Amino acid sequence: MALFVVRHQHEAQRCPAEDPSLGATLLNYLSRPNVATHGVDIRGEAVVQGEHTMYLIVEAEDEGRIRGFMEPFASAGTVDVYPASTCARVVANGGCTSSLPELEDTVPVVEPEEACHHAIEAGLVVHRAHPLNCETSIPALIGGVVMPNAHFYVRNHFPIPELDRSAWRLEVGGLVDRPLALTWRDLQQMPSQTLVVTLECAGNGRSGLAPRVDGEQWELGAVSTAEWTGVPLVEVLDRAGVKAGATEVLFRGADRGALPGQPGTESFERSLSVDDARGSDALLAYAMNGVPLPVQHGYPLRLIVPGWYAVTSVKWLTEIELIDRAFAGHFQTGSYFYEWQRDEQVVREPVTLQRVRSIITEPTDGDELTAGDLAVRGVAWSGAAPIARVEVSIGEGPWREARLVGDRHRHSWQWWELISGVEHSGATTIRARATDLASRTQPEQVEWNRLGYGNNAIQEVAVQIV
Ligand SMILES: Nc1nc2c(c(=O)[nH]1)N[C@H]1C(S)=C(S)[C@@H](COP(=O)(O)O)O[C@H]1N2
Ligand SMILES: [Mo]
Repeated sequence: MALFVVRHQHEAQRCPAEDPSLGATLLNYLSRPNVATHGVDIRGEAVVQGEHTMYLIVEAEDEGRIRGFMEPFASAGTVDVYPASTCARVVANGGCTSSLPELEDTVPVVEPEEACHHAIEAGLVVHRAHPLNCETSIPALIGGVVMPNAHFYVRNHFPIPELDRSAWRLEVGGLVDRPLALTWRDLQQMPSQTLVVTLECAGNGRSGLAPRVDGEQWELGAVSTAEWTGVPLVEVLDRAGVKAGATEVLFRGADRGALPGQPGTESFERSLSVDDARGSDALLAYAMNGVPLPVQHGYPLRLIVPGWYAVTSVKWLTEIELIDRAFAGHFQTGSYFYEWQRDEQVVREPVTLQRVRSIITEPTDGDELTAGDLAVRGVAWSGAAPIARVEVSIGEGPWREARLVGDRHRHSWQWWELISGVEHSGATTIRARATDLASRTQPEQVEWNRLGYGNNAIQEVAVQIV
């Protein structure tokens, strides 16, 4: 079906709506059952008041059907039919006049417009329509520990591959004793584990850096938590038998695309050292919050590496390869590292564990609150260790310890709250600072780094007390 905008105009002295019986005929003609007999679907209709002009947004196989349907209108005035698209499609294609270059057709991909529509409907904040990148809206964080799947942030580098689970295999090869090609069913029959894990994009909070850094301008919603179910990575490594010389485990996703300034296309790939792969509670997850992984989150299988920035949690996983070299692919060494300029020297360090951070979910920026009891709530997490404490400061007031509430999971964010009183009215700021059991605490400001990762500076929420 294609989308069209239709315009009908008639002369003021021939307005059919003025005649009660002609008007009724018109309404019946526009009724759902009648419209359907013409192979047309009306998505919206409106008349511009006083202008004798009607607009319809319609779907139909082709323009011919619309012309047929509009015949009575054509004899009463004029009819114009315009091929149209949704905003999501136009943005996903790069503008009103451009169309994206066709992708190499090796993997079928999800229609960008459709993926984008779902995200918008779920209330996600879209940063880029194609490939789809969107963050969780902070107020949506209020509630339980896990984020409903539709509200979970999405970070993609390439179009979303649409994989057929029955044809899909997880290949395990390279330096192993027994190369494997596991089916979905094979994985279902292996020992399973369920973990509540917080994923955070290393670029979360990037928009807070000054000077501005290129890349997705994430606010604080490139983080979410889910309950993941799957097979522990060690089970699969042991079944394949890792050879003595192997040093790294390489994970390959089915998504691919062009990289700036490079010919051809590349897959999304990341590696972990064999020790990290074994020691990190990593999971090969096939379910998210109790249902099969949604397509945008890696269906049918993704890696989940608890505590690490989520770039390493490869989605749409199709291959695991044991290698005896330091993997140097684009997403390993061409991005996702901290880079600082220190004493005339460029210092680089890979992005690994999530830095300690807290987010204030309540109140939100710009809220008007009445003096009296004030509840400040939020979540806090750290990749290195569980949260030890969260402190809150209101106005210029001292840091006061919040109460940690709810379940505590090793790899998940932790809810906290502080109920206190505010008497003075006017503009006030609220700040929250988390510290983990490894004594890491949030800084007032992070050291600026060229690619804008790991901005865990203390968040400030500005409110009005009335
Ligand atoms: N195959 C593949 N895996 C991927 C990515 C990707 O683009 N392709 N993005 C990574 C990054 S940077 C992040 S932050 C997380 C986002 O996971 P989500 O979209 O499920 O929130 O997936 C990671 N895994
Ligand atoms: Mo990310």
